[in-house]
Amino acid sequence: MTHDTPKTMGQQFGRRSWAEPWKIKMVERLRMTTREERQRALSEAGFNTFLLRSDDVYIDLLTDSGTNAMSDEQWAGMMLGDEAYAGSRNFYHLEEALRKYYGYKYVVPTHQGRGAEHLISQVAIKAGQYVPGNMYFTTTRLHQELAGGIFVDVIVDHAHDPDSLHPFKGNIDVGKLEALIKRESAAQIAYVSLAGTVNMAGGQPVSMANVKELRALCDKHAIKLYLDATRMVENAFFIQEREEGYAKKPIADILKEFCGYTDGAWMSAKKDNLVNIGGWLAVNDWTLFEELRNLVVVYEGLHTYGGLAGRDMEAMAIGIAESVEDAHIRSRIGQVRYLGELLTDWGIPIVQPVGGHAIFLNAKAFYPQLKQIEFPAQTLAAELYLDSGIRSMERGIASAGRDAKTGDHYYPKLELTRLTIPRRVYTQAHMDVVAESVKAIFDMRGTTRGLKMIYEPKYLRFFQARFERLGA
Ligand code: P71
Repeated sequence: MTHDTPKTMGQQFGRRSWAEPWKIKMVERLRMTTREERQRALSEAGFNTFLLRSDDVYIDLLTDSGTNAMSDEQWAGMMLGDEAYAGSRNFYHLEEALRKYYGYKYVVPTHQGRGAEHLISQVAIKAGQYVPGNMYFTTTRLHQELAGGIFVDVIVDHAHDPDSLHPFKGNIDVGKLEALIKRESAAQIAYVSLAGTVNMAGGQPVSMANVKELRALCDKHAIKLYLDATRMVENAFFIQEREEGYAKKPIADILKEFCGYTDGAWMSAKKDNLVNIGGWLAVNDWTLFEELRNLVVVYEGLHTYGGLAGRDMEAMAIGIAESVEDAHIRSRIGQVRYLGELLTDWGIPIVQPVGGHAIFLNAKAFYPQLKQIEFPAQTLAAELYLDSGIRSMERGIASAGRDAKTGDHYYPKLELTRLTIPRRVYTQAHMDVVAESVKAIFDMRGTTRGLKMIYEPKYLRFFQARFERLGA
């Protein structure tokens, strides 16, 4: 199907500009801090950006999760919340939106993504089974492990190489998956865990050809294929841009086609779906749905609210429709790319190609003098905050945690600091500030010292770990 996608004025004239398809109605003031204030805040936070107060942050690029700006229509929808305990009208709106845009039959709302991950992991994994996936994500893998599953990374090798320009670095290596099935037998595979754009690889997409191939392989062995749809709309954009035959297809059609090759999906609606809180699970199989719908009442709430208020579900239903508009997603990714191009032009090492939701600074290349156990990515996040009050997130050895069996640190190939761009929140001028600050700390990289971890909690340690400057 061809269709005239809405274009910015610049694009209509064949120019590169990606301007936003909205204007600003309400603003939120930002607080500027002095270097002394930031020094104090950082040391109180144990050099962990998760432990900073947001009042001490100028530009907050910690995450794109729940940090999006809602539209006037979403806010209007909030006033239409039906806060009935059971059968809220807003649940049916959400269900309708999910059926229309993602195409799954049955829907279970959850309070956020990890609520959905918990339910699907508990229902679909038997202890000792393998869960192959395209690179780990922290909460996803933890829930799979808590359910007794063994996560196996079957992503293409390109994903582990920050400089590889492969257009679909999120793809599953079908050979690796087949080898696992052969070695362990199909019955030992709980399901294939496929994420649409791979967060930890740099927001890298999966191709339509890859999901088709996976569908065929899963059918052959009677294995289920479930999708982490958290940033699947962004993935659809890359298919439209890079995959033959999709240039003229609307994002909404690409999204639905892709989901159609999978048996179900879980979602952190705090990303693509343009809300501040929410998640969902959606499947096509009635029996599985019944189990999930039963379990949700134990952990989240009744199956027509799943831990959310009616108004949250309404905002989500509206956000879903807005998120699949071509002009929206083009400007969203256009902004991320703008920042990436500035940094690339200045010779700063970042994961290439620039992905959907963030710029990932390659901390290993930034600080070659630091060993991985001196936490280069955590160090970089601290330096950036000190320079300009910009908050970023470590995605390296601290995030990777420890091997549950041996207790050793995982040493991930990628040691990255993520500059994550919230949707519809910051301007191009803010991106310039960020680029200049990264350049400033890059220029003084030779004298930067690393960190030592002095407190390490048991689960998802990166959230609450504390660090000290080495040799201070
Ligand atoms: C992100 C987050 C939020 C987060 C989670 C853990 C550590 C630090 C920050 C959340 C995701 C995600 C994917 C692909 C599931 C979740 C969990 N991402 N899948 O990137 O990216 O969703 O946060 O709503 O529970 O900052 P949840």
